[in-house]
Amino acid sequence: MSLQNAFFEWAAGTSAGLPVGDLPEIVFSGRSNVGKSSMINKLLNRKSLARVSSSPGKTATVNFYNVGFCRFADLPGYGYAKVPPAEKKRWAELVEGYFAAGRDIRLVVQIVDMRRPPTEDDEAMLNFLQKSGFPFLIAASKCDKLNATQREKMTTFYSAAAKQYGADFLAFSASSGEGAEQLTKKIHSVCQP
Ligand SMILES: Nc1nc2c(ncn2[C@@H]2O[C@H](COP(=O)(O)OP(=O)(O)OP(=O)(O)O)[C@@H](O)[C@H]2O)c(=O)[nH]1
Ligand SMILES: [Mg+2]
Repeated sequence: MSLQNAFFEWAAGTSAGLPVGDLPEIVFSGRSNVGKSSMINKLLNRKSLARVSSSPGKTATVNFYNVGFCRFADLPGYGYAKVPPAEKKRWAELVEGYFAAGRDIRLVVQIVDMRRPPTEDDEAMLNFLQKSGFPFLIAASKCDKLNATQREKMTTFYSAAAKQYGADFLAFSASSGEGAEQLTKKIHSVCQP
């Protein structure tokens, strides 16, 4: 089961610029540089459909990818200290507007870095998701970067955290593809009419 023939559709820099939500939507949310765009590329079997960068703050707009039966929304990454205040304000307006627009959000993939515990911003986002009632799961990215001991420790940690939020947890690697099949299946199942 894979996701094929996706194409870039639109980039919104303000909430007024958001396209009409006429398809089920899968949202990718997380700290700047955590691997949102890399995850999208892996799921769509594309090397560089979504722009990836080793410097944080690459995605500054909500980028929409049409996957046929659904749409992927790549949110701008939060928590990057060097972003100027005016830009942070624009980001907040954009993301709040995005979640308040009554879109057909079927799943929020909340991405955390598996090498470390959630940041304060991650926790704020998780609390927001829990309160708002959007269906979400926690995906721990870059799992290829952990050795077996770290991996066991962080799996235990994030499984417990996810349970507290009433969400599923999965480990993901855009390098090895681990977790991609599980997530693809989940995306297909939540997009059933
Ligand atoms: N080893 C490894 N590196 C990864 C993985 N996912 C992302 N990266 C690297 O992490 C960096 C950031 O990845 P992006 O996909 O651009 O991150 P992003 O969350 O979209 O970042 P912003 O657009 O700035 O919010 C890049 O150098 C990627 O190659 C992964 O699963 N494993
Ligand atoms: Mg990005």
